[in-house]
Amino acid sequence: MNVQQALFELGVRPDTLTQAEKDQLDRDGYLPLVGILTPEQVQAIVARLDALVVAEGANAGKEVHQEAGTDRLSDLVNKDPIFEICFTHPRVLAALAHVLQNDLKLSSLNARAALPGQGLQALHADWGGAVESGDYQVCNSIWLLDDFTEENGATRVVPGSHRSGTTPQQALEDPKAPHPDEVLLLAPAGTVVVFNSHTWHGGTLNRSENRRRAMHSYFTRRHQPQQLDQKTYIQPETYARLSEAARFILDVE
Ligand SMILES: O=C(O)CCC(=O)C(=O)O
Repeated sequence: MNVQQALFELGVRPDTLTQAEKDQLDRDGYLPLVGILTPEQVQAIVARLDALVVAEGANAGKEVHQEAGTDRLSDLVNKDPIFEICFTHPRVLAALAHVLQNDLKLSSLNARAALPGQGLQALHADWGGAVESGDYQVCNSIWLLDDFTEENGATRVVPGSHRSGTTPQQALEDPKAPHPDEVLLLAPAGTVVVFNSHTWHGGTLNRSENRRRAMHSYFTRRHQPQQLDQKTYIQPETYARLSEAARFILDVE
């Protein structure tokens, strides 16, 4: 199995993304894909995530990262088959593969809910340092489980910043401050926004009375370490139910 075969088996074809979508991803560093999840799928996923947050309590998110003011969960790969879509959906995979030049594997699959009155993050890239334009090592996808609005802590991005050859920490005096070029990702629940995660981005303050829930299905090049080592964490029942192609995407085969 190689990446091309795995992507093909999971339904990715040369025309799975339009040229306009690829151009948008190249130019802006992000691409919203509306309607990837049906309202019923969103409802089932949030029900499962909410139950996991309660069940895991203070340990929730520990496998990867905990963050004050948020409910985080990690290792969703092994927590319910309902999350399999996050690393096997052909449109999402096609966009990730476009950024990573057909050299990809899952790095981690996590959930993040910004609590009311919380959630502001510094602008950041999901990579330690600057890379040359085109030499991208990581690509993320954010799965909207609530409508992202002006009020509820939608993710902000700085379009085109993946091509800047620098990071917010290097370039900005205060990465937490509003950026003149930032754009809020405003879209309905069920949308997946694939973003080159060298693009400067971050959660914003949730000024609503409800949680703003999302999942992050995060990918990297195959020679890079994963944020969560999937071979260490994979459970026998997960391994048994996954296709060979899905195992390849996780790098657990
Ligand atoms: O959930 C979001 O809005 C973005 C989160 C993010 O960028 C992060 O946690 O690194």
